[in-house]
Amino acid sequence: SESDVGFRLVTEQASSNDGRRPSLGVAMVGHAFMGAVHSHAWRSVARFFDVPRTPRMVVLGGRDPERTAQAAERMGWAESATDWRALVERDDVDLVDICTPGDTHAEIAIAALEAGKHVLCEKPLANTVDEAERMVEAAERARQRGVFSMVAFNYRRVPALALARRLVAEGRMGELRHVRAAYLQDWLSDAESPMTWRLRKEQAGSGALGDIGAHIIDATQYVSGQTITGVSGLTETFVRQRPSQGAGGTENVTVDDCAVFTARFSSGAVGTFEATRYALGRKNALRIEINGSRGSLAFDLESMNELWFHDGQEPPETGGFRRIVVTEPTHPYAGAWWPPGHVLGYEHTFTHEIADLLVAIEAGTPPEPGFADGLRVQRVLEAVERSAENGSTYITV
Ligand code: SOE
Repeated sequence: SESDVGFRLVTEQASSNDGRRPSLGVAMVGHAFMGAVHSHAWRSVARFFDVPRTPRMVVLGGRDPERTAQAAERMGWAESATDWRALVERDDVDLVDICTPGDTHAEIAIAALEAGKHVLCEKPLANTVDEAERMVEAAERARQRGVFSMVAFNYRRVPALALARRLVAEGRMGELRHVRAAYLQDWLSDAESPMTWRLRKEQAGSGALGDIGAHIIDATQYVSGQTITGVSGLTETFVRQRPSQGAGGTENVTVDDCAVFTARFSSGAVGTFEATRYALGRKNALRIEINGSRGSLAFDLESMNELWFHDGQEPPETGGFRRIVVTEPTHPYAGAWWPPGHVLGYEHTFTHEIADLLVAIEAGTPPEPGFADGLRVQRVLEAVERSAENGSTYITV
């Protein structure tokens, strides 16, 4: 698949083809963190990847007219609008990119799919399994009409994690036994740091669990090629009230601050997971270690251009974890960017995601991860929450 082989070095060719390629009109809803990084990807994708369609950044949607207009100007969108319903109906829009908090994903995605627009939706897919199921049904109906959808689990497009998946699929790990995953941040460690939408259940669905735990659920399933079949979980909220933003006073935190859980994978591997925003000193440490019968792999997003590999077939004298610098043209995606050895960053993963999305749409094949993958993650999230509420009982997913 495209994501496994990476792309040719296409910088010059991509720009010289620009005028001849058909375009794809894009509307984006939301312009905060995710809106900014998606905009960057829409701007750069056709300059580095030989994509079949050149994105046209038609319109940016947001609630506040002035702030949305400023964001559109800054991030390269031709127009701005405040009514997402009008935006998804526009004839010059072919794809809707949803970068809003989780409570609006289902409504916008379903309306866009029904209007015949392809959809890219931020993760987690929804705030509840019920919403995610409705989104999958809408996506399935749309797919029958050649309209596609993708959920933005961008870390699948970190070259080192795509390489890890390739090594597992090639049998270099043998039979998988342990999957160890953590997503550690520290931006909430200070109890005085103010309230945000990410700490309100009605907007975010859950806390660290859905925001960053969702990433390690998807990434471990992607790398291992297995699905999680059951979990036992524990959640905690360390700081239950935080200063309101601007207005004075305090507001209740209604989500988890951390979630830890154990899991079983479909082929019998066992997993341990930890998601927290209170790991002081850990900034964006998405870590995965896999131990199999033939080898082991280790990855840390804070050193995202490296993959550590221990080949268990080597004699003990020379064995040990080797650091692979994942910047060779033969590594997934790396060849589209700089000469070998020149590292990539967080933003590139979104460009890769959009490149794969454009290729899949043109080929008429469902992009991955699709909404069904998003629903699978949602079921795991819900099972962890239910397990935590029931004294950590084991729940089948
Ligand atoms: C987006 O992919 C995201 O999950 C954010 O929502 C998190 O807050 C971020 O830290 C990791 O990326």
